[in-house]
Amino acid sequence: KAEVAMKRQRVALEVLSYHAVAKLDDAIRLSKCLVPSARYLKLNDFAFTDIGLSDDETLICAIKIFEDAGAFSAFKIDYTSFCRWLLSVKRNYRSVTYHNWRHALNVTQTMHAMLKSSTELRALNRLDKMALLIACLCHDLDHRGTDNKFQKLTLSPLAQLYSSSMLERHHFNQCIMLLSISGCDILSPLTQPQYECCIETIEKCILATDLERHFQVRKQIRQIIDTGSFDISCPEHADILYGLLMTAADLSAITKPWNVQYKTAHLVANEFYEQGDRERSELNMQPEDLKDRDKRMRLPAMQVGFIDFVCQPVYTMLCELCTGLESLRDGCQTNRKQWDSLIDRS
Ligand code: 5BB
Ligand code: ZN
Repeated sequence: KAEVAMKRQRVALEVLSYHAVAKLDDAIRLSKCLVPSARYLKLNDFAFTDIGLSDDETLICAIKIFEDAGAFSAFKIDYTSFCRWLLSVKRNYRSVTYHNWRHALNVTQTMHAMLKSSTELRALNRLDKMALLIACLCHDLDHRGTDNKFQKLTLSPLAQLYSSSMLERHHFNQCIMLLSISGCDILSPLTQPQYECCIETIEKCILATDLERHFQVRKQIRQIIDTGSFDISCPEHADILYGLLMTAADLSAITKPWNVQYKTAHLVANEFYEQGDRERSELNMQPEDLKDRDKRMRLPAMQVGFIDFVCQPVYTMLCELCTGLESLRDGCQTNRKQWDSLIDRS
């Protein structure tokens, strides 16, 4: 009887995963593509953007980042399985305005550039770097273009399942689902202890992308910096640093050259407005200003507020913990000046 139940469960997973998983043929096709140098792809550059890249080129960028992290050499991940996992990750992002596959790639690239640019981060162990990159690529899987508040208000299935960080718990769950499907199980070459450690880090890192959690821990980070007690070899401090790296990568659109920041801010704004429209039509609510398209002339002022109260503290603290990341902080400050000059003070 137990055997029958287990077989049923396995078949059920196979049936369900059929829709989540990319075709093997597509993975084989991708695995045959030529991968240019990191330099040619501008992967070590904080000014990297997906704008102008084809979908195939975005996939090649992701492959190169993981190759550089030792996925195929040190970790012996099978190249075709990796390509199938990657295509499956992409497939499990929805075509929403901002929280889509391209956002995931940009976040992963910023993480890669930070890990390469900072002496302190270059010294991290390979497994943690791999976990951080996987967490970035998967951190918004199956995002619906609406926030946690909207899940609560609509009593969405995610809100029925979880009481806090609903989306982030779902993104992690999706991540684990993909990693456990045969053919996409890129972590199968790891030993059991390595695997467990990697998954634990991925979970902490994806949950850390809930800004509400960041607001809770940022007082602690300030305190650690001000008391000069930061010690990367202390596990609690490493968790805090990894969480901050995730937030810094997630918000890194705010650090990009002005033309890129300008375009991306409008993608963010449009996704917010689309939620605001649904709050009006489905919930009979008056959306808050940032989700109200009638208040769109307030966008520059809101970006300045976002930079002052959220982003600037993130990049300032990051620069106090790690060297080599100053251009993120400075890019953010440059964009603040640009948004400030667009505020209508008439
Ligand atoms: C940020 C915290 N949030 C819970 C409420 C809104 N604020 S905010 O007032 O600082 C704000 C942030 C207001 C407007 C914003 O965008 C208008 C286009 C933003 C903003 N947020 N701007 C950005 O460029 C980016 Br990137 C972001 C982050 C968007 C994803 C955050 C999703 C978390 C949902 C809780
Ligand atoms: Zn994100």
